[in-house]
Amino acid sequence: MSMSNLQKTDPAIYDIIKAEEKRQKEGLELIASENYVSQSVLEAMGTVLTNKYSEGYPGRRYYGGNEIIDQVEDVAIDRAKKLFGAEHVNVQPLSGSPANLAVYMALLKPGDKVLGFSLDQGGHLSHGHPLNFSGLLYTIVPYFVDKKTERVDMDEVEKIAMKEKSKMILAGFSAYSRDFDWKRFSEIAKKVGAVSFADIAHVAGLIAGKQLESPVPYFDVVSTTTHKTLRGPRGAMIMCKEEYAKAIDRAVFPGVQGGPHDHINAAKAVAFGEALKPEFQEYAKQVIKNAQALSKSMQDRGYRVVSGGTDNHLFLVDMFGSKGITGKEAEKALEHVGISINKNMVPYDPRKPLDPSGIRLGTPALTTRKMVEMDMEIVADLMDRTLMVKDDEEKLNQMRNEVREFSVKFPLP
Ligand code: DSN
Repeated sequence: MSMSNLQKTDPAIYDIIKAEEKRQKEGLELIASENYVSQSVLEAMGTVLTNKYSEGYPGRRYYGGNEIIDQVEDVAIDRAKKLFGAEHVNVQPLSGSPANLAVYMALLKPGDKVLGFSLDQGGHLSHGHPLNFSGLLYTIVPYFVDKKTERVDMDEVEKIAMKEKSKMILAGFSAYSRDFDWKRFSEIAKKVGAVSFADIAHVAGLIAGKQLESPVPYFDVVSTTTHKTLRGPRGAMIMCKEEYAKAIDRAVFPGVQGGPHDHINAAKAVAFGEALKPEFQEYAKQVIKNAQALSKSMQDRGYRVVSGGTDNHLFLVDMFGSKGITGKEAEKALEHVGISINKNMVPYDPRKPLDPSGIRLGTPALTTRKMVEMDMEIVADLMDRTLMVKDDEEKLNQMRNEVREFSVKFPLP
């Protein structure tokens, strides 16, 4: 994208952006929640749409001059409905946590009980972290993975739900490699009279790409970010059954937000348009194949993968359990050579969140760069050899060169 004006008027920021572009080109991005958007998505974001205020919804705005903005939002809504088969869509949430805050506000009163996936086993901050609005304002009852299988045990979820009779059941995750049984979750919610809420932020692209089952037909409300596997701009949206539409819209605006970011909503529409194309299904399929190949390559090298594998785009490696290296040490060494990953708790982790036993690896970004299964073997080899020399600066610098040479063969979109 041309940045000739920025280069002239603000070379300091221009240089920072160029440096980040270089970092992205020369490194390997394995953070499961990250991806590279298309040039079209980037272009839509950098437009005059950012100049407009448009509180309200299409046809019902508080400021004048929104006849064009209405078209953008309508296209984004129509494409999202088509992509997920949703009855109602609100595309205004600025990001995942504000979207989830709006869902809580729409469906609950402060203090109400919510069943959510335990944070240290794969849940998300907005699913009940004690310092997050969710944990501060609501009574969170966690469900866990089974110690042996490291998978969510649905009979146990049902048992807890029956006992606790929570007002809402939240199904969703940010660090779990197995497919969720959406249907069973919604059946349990119905049985206990709870509203069902799915947060599909991590797997939305795999669902849109028809590789994983969708909760949309079963759940009352579904939220997702629009970046991650969906490969759109940073942002979010909420889908729901018609009966919750009014409450959700009111909670987003004026409940949680003021004016939507219309340039971002245009980019969401572009990304949804891309995801509706058959190529996106191929992309989603390859993301999963790559994650499975990478998980196998790591296991072949003696790393323990939580639950033994993956059904989606990510998996957790128990670094400390299998190699005696902490997640923090692994993250630091890999960062040194240009491989981005994040430290992560593993289920029933004996270590602390800031220096946990595990790391989380994901393949959405590498797959966008057109890597396939055989490339995952090379990625695993680069990671393994880096971790073996993690305390040797000179050898790490050599690994840095190898990572760079390999990465630049796969251009960014
Ligand atoms: N921070 C995101 C992730 O990495 O999973 C979730 O919001």
